[in-house]
Amino acid sequence: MYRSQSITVIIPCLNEEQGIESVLRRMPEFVDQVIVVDNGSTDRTSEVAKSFGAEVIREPVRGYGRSYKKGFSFAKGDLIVTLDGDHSYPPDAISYLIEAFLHLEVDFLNASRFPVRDKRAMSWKHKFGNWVLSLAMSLLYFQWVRDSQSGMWVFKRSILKDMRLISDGMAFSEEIKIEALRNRAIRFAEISILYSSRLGEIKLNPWRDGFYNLWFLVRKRFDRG
Ligand SMILES: Nc1nc2c(ncn2[C@@H]2O[C@H](COP(=O)(O)OP(=O)(O)O)[C@@H](O)[C@H]2O)c(=O)[nH]1
Ligand SMILES: [Mg+2]
Repeated sequence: MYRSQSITVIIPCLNEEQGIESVLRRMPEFVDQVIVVDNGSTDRTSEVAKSFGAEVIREPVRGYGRSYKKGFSFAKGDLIVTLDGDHSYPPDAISYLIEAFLHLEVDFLNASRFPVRDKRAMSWKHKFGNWVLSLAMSLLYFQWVRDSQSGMWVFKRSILKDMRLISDGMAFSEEIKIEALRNRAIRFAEISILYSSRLGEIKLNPWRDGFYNLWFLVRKRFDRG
């Protein structure tokens, strides 16, 4: 519990035995439920997560979005907090983010990785790709979004019922923000966190996922009214 809100943290993982250990070691005490969604990892991700007391849920069908949707169906908290299992997003920032979330009286808070302060955290190519994707989202949806691809969010679990989440892949990250932005009843805000370099191997395919995500943004924009 944090200020009388119960907290569920959800972490999608595909072969993150190294990262997930560091993330769970730093998980704050006030978190009520930690869900690790394992998508057929071939390493010790599940064992490590269980040893730290996390609830491990298996999703047989591959995909970042798919895993989140599965995780949401097991979440019990008033607030859901998400982050990667690679230790690139700071678990120490969870209390700071919840404080900001409550103070700003929003329903969805996006943790922006920008400006990136750790030089090793993101290559120029990724920075450029992220800039293009965030600019595209800002222009298409008429609201300035600094980091459309961030994987760390805090939101009220109750808003999920008003979201139409279709993507099973990496585009899920932008889709959930679009669903928040588009709905007038959902108040959206964004604040910066410290992003650092991941442990273990990257799962993102920058060219494939980057272009697909751009296409997804455009398609979703003109998909319905
Ligand atoms: N469950 C699951 N997790 C995934 C999948 N692909 C990536 N992930 C996890 O999603 C997070 C984001 O992937 P990552 O490689 O860090 O991409 P980046 O942060 O966008 O560079 C990491 O925790 C990955 O382990 C997947 O197919 N299934
Ligand atoms: Mg990552």
